[in-house]
Amino acid sequence: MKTRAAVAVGAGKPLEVMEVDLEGPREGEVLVEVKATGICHTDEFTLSGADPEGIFPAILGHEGAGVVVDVGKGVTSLRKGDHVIPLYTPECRSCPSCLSRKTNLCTAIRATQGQGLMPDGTSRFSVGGEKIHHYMGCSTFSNFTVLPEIALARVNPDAPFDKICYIGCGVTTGIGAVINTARVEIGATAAVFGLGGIGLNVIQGLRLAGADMIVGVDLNNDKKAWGERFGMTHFVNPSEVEDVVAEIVNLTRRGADQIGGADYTFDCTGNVKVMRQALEASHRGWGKSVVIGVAGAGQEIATRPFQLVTGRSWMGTAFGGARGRTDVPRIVDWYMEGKIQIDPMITHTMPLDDINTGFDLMHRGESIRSVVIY
Ligand code: NAD
Ligand code: AHE
Ligand code: ZN
Repeated sequence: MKTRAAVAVGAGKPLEVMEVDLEGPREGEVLVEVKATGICHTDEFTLSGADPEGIFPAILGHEGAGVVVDVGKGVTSLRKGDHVIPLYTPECRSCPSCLSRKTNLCTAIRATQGQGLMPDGTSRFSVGGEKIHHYMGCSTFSNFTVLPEIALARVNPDAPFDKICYIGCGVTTGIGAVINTARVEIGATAAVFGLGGIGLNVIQGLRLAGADMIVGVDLNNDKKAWGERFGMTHFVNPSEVEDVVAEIVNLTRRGADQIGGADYTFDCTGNVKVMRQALEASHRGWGKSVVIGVAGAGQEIATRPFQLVTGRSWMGTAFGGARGRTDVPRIVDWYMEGKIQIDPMITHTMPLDDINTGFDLMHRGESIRSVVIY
């Protein structure tokens, strides 16, 4: 069949919207009509050329929602008409990682996914006979896409596609980092570095978890009002203070010994210098610092080992530690029950033809989330 898609033709080049050939689903695969897709900073990261796994030409996009239109041989858990969210972290429930119960990082199809291919090592997308690569196993910047059955979560059919697509990455990553990865407790203090589409969801997760003090950190002062809307209690602009770490340590001094530092810190920038600040702003003895941001090829993190010797833990999270087929339908239900907010964070919507505007808005720091509606 034919589908309209925004193709990433090369690093740093605008996406090109064109008609693409799409082969139907093979065994264990599902054809999905994508109804809406968010634009995440990770799409921009790959498009920029900074992603060591970036391959061109490819169809990017990994934050979608849509409807099953066809299923391949052997597919048992989904049928035509089901509403689904694509999962860049699948959940096969039978690989050693899934069975370990220690991680959400299913390994069933990770190798081919990283090569921009379906699990059988081929692509379903082409133009004029030339292969176009898949991306993060999702390729939601195409109106129709093919995914493995294990990479789709079936969700409440009453939920609006143009909102729940955000659960396909940003919402789940932010809230999950708090609940699944850091396991924040009631009364905790926290600092969130980077108040974009991910950081605001970390803040929303911290409020859900019952954190007392939530310090937001961003270079853009417009993000202060955004953070406060979702539960942030204090704001620091690193460019307006001498030392952002000292500032957070001062703000979080508690107890008889007055040792400061947040119980939990989160990097939502992808900047390795910020990752270090986040670690060092966490509390001596028990602080946990969670890396969420994705850093470009060649970037490395550094700190004095003494920061770890004195009891801080440096950890990271992908997709907020969520097991997609199990957890994503629940998060959609939380949204439908009014437990979490999504609508105000979707600041811009656009048709596929204007997808590059979504990237421009992100570059200018004017959007929280842009959503393409097909
Ligand atoms: P975004 O562009 O919406 O937000 C980034 C925010 O960081 C902006 O508000 C920006 O002003 C701020 N910022 C930039 N440099 C800063 C600095 N030095 N100090 C403080 N603030 C700074 O991006 P997003 O969509 O929220 O994504 C954030 C990061 O998370 C990206 O690196 C993205 O690739 C990554 N990400 C990771 C996962 C995961 O599973 N680990 C999932 C989604 C996104
Ligand atoms: N390909 C990059 C890493 C990119 C990355 O870390 N991706 C996150 C999701 S970001 C979503 O917006 C992730 O899930 N990582 C785990 C995985 O298996 O990819 C690189 O550095 O090579
Ligand atoms: Zn993402």
